Amino acid sequence: MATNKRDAGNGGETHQIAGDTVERLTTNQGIPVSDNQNQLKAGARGPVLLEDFVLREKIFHFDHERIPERIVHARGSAAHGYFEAYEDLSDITRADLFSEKGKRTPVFTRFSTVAGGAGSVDTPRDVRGFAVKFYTQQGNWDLVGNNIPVFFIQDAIKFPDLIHSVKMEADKGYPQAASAHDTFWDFVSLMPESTHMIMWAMSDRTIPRSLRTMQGFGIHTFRLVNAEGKSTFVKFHWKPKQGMASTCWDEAVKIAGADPDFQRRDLFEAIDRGDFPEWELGIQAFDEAFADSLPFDVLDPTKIIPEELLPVRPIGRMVLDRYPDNFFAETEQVAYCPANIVPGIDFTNDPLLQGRLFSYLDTQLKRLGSTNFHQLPINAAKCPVMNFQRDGHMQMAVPKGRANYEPNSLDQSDRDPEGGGPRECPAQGFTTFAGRDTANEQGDKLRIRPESFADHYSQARMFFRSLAAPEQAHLASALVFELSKLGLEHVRVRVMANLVNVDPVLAQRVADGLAMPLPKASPSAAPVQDMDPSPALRIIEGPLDLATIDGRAIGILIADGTDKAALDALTGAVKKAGGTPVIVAPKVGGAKLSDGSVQKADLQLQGGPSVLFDAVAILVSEEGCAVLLKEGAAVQFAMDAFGHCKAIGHSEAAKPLLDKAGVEPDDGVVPADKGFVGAAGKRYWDREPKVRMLA
Ligand code: HDE
Repeated sequence: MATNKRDAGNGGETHQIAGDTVERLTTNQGIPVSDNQNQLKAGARGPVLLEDFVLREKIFHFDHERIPERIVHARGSAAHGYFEAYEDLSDITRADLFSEKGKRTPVFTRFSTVAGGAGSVDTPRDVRGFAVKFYTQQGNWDLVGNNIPVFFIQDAIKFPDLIHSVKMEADKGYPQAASAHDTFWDFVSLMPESTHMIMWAMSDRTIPRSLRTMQGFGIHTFRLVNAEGKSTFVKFHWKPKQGMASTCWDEAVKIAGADPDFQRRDLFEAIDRGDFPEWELGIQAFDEAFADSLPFDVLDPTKIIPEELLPVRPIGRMVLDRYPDNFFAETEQVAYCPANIVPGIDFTNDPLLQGRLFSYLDTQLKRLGSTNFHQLPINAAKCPVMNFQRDGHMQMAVPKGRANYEPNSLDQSDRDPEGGGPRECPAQGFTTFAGRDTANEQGDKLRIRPESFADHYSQARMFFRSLAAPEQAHLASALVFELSKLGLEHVRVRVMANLVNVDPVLAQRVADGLAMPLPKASPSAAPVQDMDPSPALRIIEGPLDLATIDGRAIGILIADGTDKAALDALTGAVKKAGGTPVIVAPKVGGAKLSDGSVQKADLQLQGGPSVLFDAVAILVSEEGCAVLLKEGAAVQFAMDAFGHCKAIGHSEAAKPLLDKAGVEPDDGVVPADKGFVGAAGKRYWDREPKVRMLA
């Protein structure tokens, strides 16, 4: 690893000389720098001299610090960790990382938004990338997925169109990181295959509370291949041990202002306090006969296999336990590529996957500037890399010997210390699965979609009907919000015509929310089926709705006069349940408690709104409450917590503040010392119709 001691590539010298107490500052050539404060001038008030190589080198390097950001997924946060296999899977794959129970493989995982630039906020309504690099002993395997199991398009050729439409509009240069504009909805409404993904994109999945509370998916159907060459189809799933949790839209919008780095900070802080986020990796494994029995095509990336039809089998866990040392060197320079695959795993003919196999290598050359980007520490395999590729920009390795071609007959007697170099290994090497994905894989060269990809609505309908009632209301309201931002009336109408195919009730709710007549259904290429709902698709009341404060942040608002014993009891109880108490007070220096002691605040009230927490408690005395009644931020603190359906614990004396904030009694509004910790693990969605109009 390169360090600031410049010990990489220069023989381990650290430029520390005997007797020095600090390391010496040097130029990039290793020349000690005598003065880092003043540039070289001809006289104290004279001109700056061009010969000041220390100045010129420093500015030259600075001028070139930025590299092109990713065209998609530019905004991301990442962490190191490991994958641990639950069992030996050699019956279905020869992949080394699944070869024995308990085997650990290092990983680097990057989460991202899709549409915004690198400096955009963490909480737009957007799909999240979920990319994992496994540094296996057989080379790097990149599982480059999303937090949603389907995609907008079926063919890679439509990807540039999709991304152009969702990014800021070409003429105006806005909106940043938002799909609520004409060009996106124009495009997707003309692409009925995107309808299923639109349902997911408008659901609570695209406004996750934390990166730690999201699922991940490989999306495409892949293959596992065992030592005998037998192939099994698989879909990959990541399930968060932390459970799933999302925000509501009003909350996500306010978080964007309160803390644009909300999710990056959350990931850092969780790892920093030793609360390492964990996901279980699972597979849906199936054979050709099962694939043929389904009413859709497993090569179509706009379709899922419901878990009720084919359960997810857990095969290991991923723990993220180390935040990167350097954001640029690691998170920015990591280069994922779906084509990075190891023996025992293989692709299918999914046309979107096949297009991706080209794109990522190509984009890394543009972004990182050299074909040698694989040598960067974050991208380098942790097993030997040996071949005859040579040279290129930024070659960091120093290959020895004459053998840079193969076959060769060089050996040690030929005065070549390295011999003839590495040789191919037919037995252990990667071999492509020789079979076919479908019976009619070969045919005429045609630009065509198969008939089996034609049903764009049945699974969209299934998704909507599988959600819990509050989630359905959020989805319908998200559509109303997005469509109300459009300037083009005909696009709105076309989206609704597609929605009629999904579910006439949903379409009517959206039409009512927009105060528009419901158009006739758009033509559908295939009859729309009523599939059984899949409760596993729910967040609310779903299998990963954990009702816990473990790993969650509880904001505790205090002021002068707060009861010391009550505060200690509450913070103790929150910690005991695995939560993090965060003290918020009008002044960051703290508040004077009932016993005269001063309690420091973690956040000042203006900078600590309740949107930053999973649940809140307002622990104030009569004196403190009287002060807070005159502070808009305190009233907003309670109002937003209530409006975002969070549990509110309170002292008796806090009631006037709750009244002023419009907080009405319900199961989630409880005395701080009576059951608050138990109540704080969930949201009170029943409350929502009291606080906002939902579609
Ligand atoms: Fe990507 N995608 N993508 N994508 N994608 C990139 O590669 C692309 C697709 C995904 O944290 C780019 O290194 C094409 C599906 C993630 O660094 C680029 C198509 C899925 C990340 C690219 C797709 C993804 C990317 C931009 C259609 C979910 C971020 C920068 C065929 C399974 C990885 C880069 C990270 C990044 C191309 C579709 C996920 C341009 C052409 C489907 C998580 O190569």
